[in-house]
Amino acid sequence: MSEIRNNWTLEEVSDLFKKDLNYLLFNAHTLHKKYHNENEVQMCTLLSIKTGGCPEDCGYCSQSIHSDQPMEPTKLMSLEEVKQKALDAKENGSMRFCMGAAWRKPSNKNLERVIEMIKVVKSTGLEACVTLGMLTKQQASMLSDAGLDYYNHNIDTSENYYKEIITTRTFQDRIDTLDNVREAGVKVCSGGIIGMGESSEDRLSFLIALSNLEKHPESVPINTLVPIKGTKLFNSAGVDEIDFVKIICLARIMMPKSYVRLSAGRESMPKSMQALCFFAGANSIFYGEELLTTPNNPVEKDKKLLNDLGISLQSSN
Ligand code: SAM
Ligand code: DTB
Ligand code: SF4
Repeated sequence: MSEIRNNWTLEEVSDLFKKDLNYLLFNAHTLHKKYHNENEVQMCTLLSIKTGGCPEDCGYCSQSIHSDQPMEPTKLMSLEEVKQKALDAKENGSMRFCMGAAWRKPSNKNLERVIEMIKVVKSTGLEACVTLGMLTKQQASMLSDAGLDYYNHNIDTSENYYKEIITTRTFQDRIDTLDNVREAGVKVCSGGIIGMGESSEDRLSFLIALSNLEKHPESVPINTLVPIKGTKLFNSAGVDEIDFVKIICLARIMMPKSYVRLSAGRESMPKSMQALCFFAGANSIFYGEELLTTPNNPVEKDKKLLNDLGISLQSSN
């Protein structure tokens, strides 16, 4: 049977998840070595270009106006500031620059400004990624024409659990935007969050939804919930460490060629757990002191971690 599949069933994935950790680590790592250099990790730097004031009600997000402690909204960042941040990221060894905006969907006027930002980022030699909310087909083509490399749009969880987390849009809305991005020829970055009180079956259905897309996302960010005061999910159940490592194993087994990103929440993971995740197939991280509104690992700490593990940065060319 081919290793690159899009016909995974809940039954077989549940059977896989029940296997012992060593079985999963061995199988995931074998596929990882086949399709990737197991000692290279990709670095992506995040920048929030427009923070807060978002009308969506995502239960995990501090930028939603529905949060009990909503953030003071900022204006869209200037082109000069974006350029400086991109140059800093490049200097630090990052290969991709990901810009996030707290919008339900971008207006065409704002999209024009983001397009200028994409061009500036590309001129530094970095890959460009943006995450701006829902897109029409036409907006996706405009981004493609601007030279955008990746569009991030997470499905977050299973279709079933989605309505417990977000009520202002549907799971299908997310899939529609992913289709528009794919059709426009922009690479897809899509993943989600573990630790929002979802069941084990929800976690597996979430991975199945990603891996049964016609084409796997080139990039799959797996976040663990960063609990933020004032958000609905502040007191969520979290995730057991071993279950999380098994999820990374499954992501690698189900999407062998994709980059699996150990994303938000890495700051609170011990070195040993991150090492297991890299063995299991994680090969991308967010690099830089800040995610969007919360702190990430300090750069020096990450440099030391990778050095201790004998892992090098994937170079941008
Ligand atoms: N507004 C755009 C959107 O929702 O697509 C872009 C920015 S949004 C913050 C990007 C992703 O970050 C979300 O889809 C979610 O998966 C992740 N995220 C947001 N807040 C998080 C948190 N507190 N913990 C973990 N991941 C989070
Ligand atoms: C993704 O999957 N994680 C990133 C990025 N895509 C845009 C965002 C993480 C945000 C974590 C919480 C915060 O800093 O606000
Ligand atoms: Fe808005 Fe994105 Fe936050 Fe949801 S995750 S509230 S869409 S910024």
